[in-house]
Amino acid sequence: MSTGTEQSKAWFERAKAAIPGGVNSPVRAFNSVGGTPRFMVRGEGPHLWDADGNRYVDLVSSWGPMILGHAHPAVVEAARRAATSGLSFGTPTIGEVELAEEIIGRVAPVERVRLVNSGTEATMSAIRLARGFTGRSKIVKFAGCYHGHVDALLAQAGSGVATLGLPTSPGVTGAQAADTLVLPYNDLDAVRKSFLDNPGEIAAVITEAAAGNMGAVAPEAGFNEGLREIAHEHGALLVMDEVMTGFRVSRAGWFGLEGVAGDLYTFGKVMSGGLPAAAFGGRADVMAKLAPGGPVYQAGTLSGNPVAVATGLATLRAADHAVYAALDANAKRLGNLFRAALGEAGVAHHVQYAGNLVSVFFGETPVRDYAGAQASETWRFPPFFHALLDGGVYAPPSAYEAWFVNAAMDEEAFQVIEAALPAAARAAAGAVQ
Ligand code: HOZ
Repeated sequence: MSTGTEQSKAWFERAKAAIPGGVNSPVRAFNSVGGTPRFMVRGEGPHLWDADGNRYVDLVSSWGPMILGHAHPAVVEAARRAATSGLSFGTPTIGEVELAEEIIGRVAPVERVRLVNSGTEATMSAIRLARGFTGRSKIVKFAGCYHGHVDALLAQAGSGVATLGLPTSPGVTGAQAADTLVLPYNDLDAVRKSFLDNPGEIAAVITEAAAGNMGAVAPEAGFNEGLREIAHEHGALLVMDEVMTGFRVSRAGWFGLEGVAGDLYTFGKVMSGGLPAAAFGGRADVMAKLAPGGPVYQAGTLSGNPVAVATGLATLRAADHAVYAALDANAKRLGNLFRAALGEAGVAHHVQYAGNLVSVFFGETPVRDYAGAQASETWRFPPFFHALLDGGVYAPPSAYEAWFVNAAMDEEAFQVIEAALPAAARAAAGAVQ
């Protein structure tokens, strides 16, 4: 339980004098929930500890990567061994070949893969490649989906853009946004119309394989398949963004659950084991257009960094059937605890899943798109969040982010959550708009 927040407060003040908003990624600043962001100093298994010595059950899991829990011994050892052998070479390495093979071995539609440093870089590169391959300019994206902070993809984006209520971002020029067509999620008619309205102009449809950046909103049955059919009918590519779902919701990510093949994929988070690495990949004929074999340029000094590759490989190799079963079971158990506590407190809500990504939306209506997420009773979230935090549970500090379980969650972790939830549910019930 809380031993105070003096250290976090002091560090936040100091951070604000050095870093814009005091954070290196906006959602961390607690703007939409209020209060002081916790400065974490240690993670182990299902727990985080902050600078004041408070322990939390972590339901963010670094926004996805830490499927094994924090400081997993095999991953830490892989990092140590790799670092001991040198931190960066700027040359090909054996490890990056093994990681590429591991990804290809798990996700059947991925025939070639290139490593980059972040999910943003992966989607930026995939979009450039789709444009280069098709010779077309326009891109279809969905409102509430987030594909990193790529200029062309920030319009009506989820995650921090949704959290801060921004329609797009200053700094993105009209020209950069002009080729982006933003459509409602889970609406195939809108996609069909968009292709008819823009004949021969759309290079690709990019979608989160299952949306997790407006909260967890799974694609309705047939949506991803429909995207693939419509895109192909019109000579465009389907880009599946699996940065959040990849290697988390199953061994083969969302593809492993649904089996709808994209032409290109983006990955990050789990495949890096928590260090900065990401990837994009897909059909061999499309990937062949990349430099040096083809004309579409893409590069990176730290791409395939040996330490990040080693932690990614160690994570994937440790992620066996038991890990995926634990992730699914933990997500289900968390959702059931939400339902029990919120039901008891009389709060209308919907627990939603996208695989083992979890969200709780307040209100009477299930959420199927961004408009629905925005129409939910997001004002109940801040008191819910803070009561959980006071009870030793670290939840995502935004109503628009999914909750990420990990496989290290044990009975004691669930007892902490169960003990914290009644007060959180009462706080949500008593919230005023
Ligand atoms: N955009 C990330 C979650 N969808 C949040 C990243 C962070 O704040 O660390």
